[in-house]
Amino acid sequence: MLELPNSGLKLASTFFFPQKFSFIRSISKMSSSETAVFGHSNPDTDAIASAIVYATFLNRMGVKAKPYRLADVNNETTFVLHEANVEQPDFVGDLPDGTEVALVDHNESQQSVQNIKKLKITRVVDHHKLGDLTTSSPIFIRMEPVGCTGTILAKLFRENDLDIDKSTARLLVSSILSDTLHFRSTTTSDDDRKLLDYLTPIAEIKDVKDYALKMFEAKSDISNMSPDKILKLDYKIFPFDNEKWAIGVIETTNPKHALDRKQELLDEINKEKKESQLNGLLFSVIDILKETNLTFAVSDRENEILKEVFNADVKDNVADLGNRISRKKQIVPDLEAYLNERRAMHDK
Ligand SMILES: [Mn+2]
Repeated sequence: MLELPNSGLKLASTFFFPQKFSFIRSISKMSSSETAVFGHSNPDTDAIASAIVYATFLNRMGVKAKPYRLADVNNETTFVLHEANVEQPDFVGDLPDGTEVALVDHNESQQSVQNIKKLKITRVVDHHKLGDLTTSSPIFIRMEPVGCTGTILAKLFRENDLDIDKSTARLLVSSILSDTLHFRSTTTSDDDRKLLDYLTPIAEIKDVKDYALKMFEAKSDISNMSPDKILKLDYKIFPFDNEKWAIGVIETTNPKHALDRKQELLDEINKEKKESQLNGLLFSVIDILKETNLTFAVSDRENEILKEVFNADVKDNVADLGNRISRKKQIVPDLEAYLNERRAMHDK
């Protein structure tokens, strides 16, 4: 109730609970444990920044919380953490059964810690499609179809009259720029634009365009990375109805770095497909500046599907997906609909 989005409702809660903060404190006393806050595996900047910022938010609201990361941070995130003068969160693999957790920037078991189904999810803040997870008790959920989780977190701070410090503002600005590719992605909403304008002065970033470019250049440096690391940079598994697919993405200001390593990457895709028993694996090289998508796929079936679903030109295991630069909005929904339709035809 205290985190409701609408300011009218917030006023109502203040009215009914005039001693709002002592009320929250008494809730936190009831739970002895600390809430573990984390974003998805193969974390991007939004996953890491949101975990840090949401843990800060919860602590400010009197709920003890600590951020974690599920894997190494990427080069863009390293740059962002340095700019925000924040340490990276501690790594966590599995958590003890029953641990209270808050999920940010994801809500699907496949993208979470291994034993997520044995943990006690108490909160979710996310901007992805609703996934498979369920809970045994009521929880706080805040999901909105905006460009990044950071945007929703900025709203939570403002709705609860919490001031945002410079470091937090830098993390939030970076989340917005990273997930929306500085408003190039179709996932961008008006709220992302408005909150970026609001946060930039607090973050003391003078030239946002220049800052975004520096982030993207940091992300584009893959010179010292093994092919498996490149494939998993931003990699998500999608358990569609009867098929398990994975889609990896590399967002870069210089696609040549990845295209030059095509053969190693195709070998790695083959290996990963077998090891993880995937029906399909796509790896998209997204040119952030030109807004184009070249997608690697190893099998004839995947390439046929890319042709049919996206009307793509496919040559030597590389499909030209045009300007589809958002996996969330421009790849997954059409692919899932196509696979479901085929299954339905097959079942008849
Ligand atoms: Mn995100």
